[in-house]
Amino acid sequence: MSTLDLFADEHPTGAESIGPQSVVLRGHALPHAVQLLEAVEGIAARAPLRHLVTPGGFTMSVAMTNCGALGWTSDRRGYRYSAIDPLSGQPWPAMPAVFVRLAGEAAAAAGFDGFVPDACLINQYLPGTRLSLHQDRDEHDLGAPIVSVSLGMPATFLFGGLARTDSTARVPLQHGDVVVWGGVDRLRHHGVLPLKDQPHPLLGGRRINLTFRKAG
Ligand SMILES: O=C(O)CCC(=O)C(=O)O
Ligand SMILES: [Mn+2]
Repeated sequence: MSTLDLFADEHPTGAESIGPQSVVLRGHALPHAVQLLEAVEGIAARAPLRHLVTPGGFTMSVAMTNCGALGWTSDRRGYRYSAIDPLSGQPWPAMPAVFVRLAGEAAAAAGFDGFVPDACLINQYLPGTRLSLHQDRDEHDLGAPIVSVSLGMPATFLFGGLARTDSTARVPLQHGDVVVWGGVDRLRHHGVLPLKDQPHPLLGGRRINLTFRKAG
C-alpha cells in the first residue's frame, strides 16, 4: 500500500489534511452556495452586519452578525456569547436547517460525529479586510470542532499552532471550501490575510465566512 492509499484511508471523503485533526473539504459547500447566501441575506436584514469593537478599543475590519441560539459579540467590556443581539434587543435569527445540516455533515466528514452547532458567526470581508491571528476559545465545549465555510472571494487562511508564536501555514480558500478543526487542534491560532480584490461571480467584491460552533 502506498502512502497515498494510507492518506485516502484516513480521510475517505478526500479531505485535505492541514493538521492531525484539521482538514479542508474542498468545494464541500458548493451544492448549497446559493441557498446559503440567500439565507445570509435574510439574516442580515434582521440582524445587520456590524463592525464590533474589541475590548482594546479597536474596530474590527470584518463586519459580523450571527444566527442561532447564541451569537458571538464584542465590546469594550469583552468578548462573549449572547442569546440577544445587542443592536436590536431581539434574539438572533434562527439557524436555517441547511446551515445545521451542512455543518453536521462537514464535521462528520472530518471525523467529528454528532456535531450540532448552536452558534453561527457570519463574517463579511471586503478587499483589504483581514482577521488577525486568534484562537476560538469563548466556547464552553472545547470538545466540539469548528466548522468554517468560505463563500465568494478567495482568501488566504493562516493556520498556526497552539502558541501564538508558532509558524503559520498559508491555506488558500475558495468559494465552497470548508475547513474543520477540533480535538488536539481545537485551540490552534488562525486568521485571514487582507483580501485581494478578486471579484466573485456570485458575490462580487465580498467574501462571506460562516463559522459554526457549539458555544453553550
Ligand atoms: O473567515 C475565516 O475564514 C475565519 C473566521 C474566524 O476565524 C472566526 O470568525 O473566528
Ligand atoms: Mn476564529
